[in-house]
Formats: sequence, structure tokens, C-alpha cells
Amino acid sequence: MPEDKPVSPAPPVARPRPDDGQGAVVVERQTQKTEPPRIYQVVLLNDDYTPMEFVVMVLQEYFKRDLETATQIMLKIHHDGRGVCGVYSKDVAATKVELVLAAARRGGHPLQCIMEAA
Ligand code: TYC
Repeated sequence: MPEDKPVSPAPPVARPRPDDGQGAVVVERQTQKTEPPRIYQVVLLNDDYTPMEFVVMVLQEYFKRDLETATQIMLKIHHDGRGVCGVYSKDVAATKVELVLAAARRGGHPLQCIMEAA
């Protein structure tokens, strides 16, 4: 798998401008010219059939959550209908969705996993 650390957007860049013509040093805050890469959250959806233990395993295996956090996220999904598993770059999020769906189908579970721009 490529880099799978969560990402956060780059802050605006402050560029020092040495001389403003009036003997003062000015720091200008500029908006970044190249757009930072968009980030995506991977979301699991609740259903009535996938075993809770399988969802906890998915959160541990594919989203590197410890048992306690995985259980909390699973219960949130169970009660609210959906829950965020992690936030990643576009290609890493897409890969995780595919891996989770493939594991769910192998296990015969209807678990749904989607990604959305964060
Ligand atoms: N609702 C499922 C059950 O009661 C458990 C479950 C949790 C299923 C999270 C999917 O994404 C899910 N067995």
C-alpha cells in the first residue's frame, strides 16, 4: 500500500518581502497558488447483518485502530448509521474502500464502505 498516514491541508505561506520602498520590511500572507491535495474521509455504513466483531476487525486491520477505539467507532456506526474510519489522500482512501469491500464480500457480509471529500 502507498503512504497511508492521515493527511492535513497545507497552511498558507508567509513570504517575507525585503523592501516595500519605504524602508520597512513587510511580511505578506499569500494564498497558496497550487491547490493542496484534497483529503477524503472513509466512512462505514450500518446494516442489520454484518457482525459487530467483523466491523471491529476491519477497523483494526485496515484503519489501524486499537481494540477500544475500533469498538467505539463500530458502536457509533451501529447507533448513528454511519461513522468516519479515517481521513486520507484520495488514492489511499480509494484503496481502503476497495480492500474493505473485498474483505466484506469474501466474508459474505453486506457491509458498505464509501469515501467522501472531507
Ligand atoms: N448493526 C450491525 C449489527 O447489529 C453491526 C454493524 C456495525 C454493522 C457497523 C455495520 O458498519 C457497521 N450486527
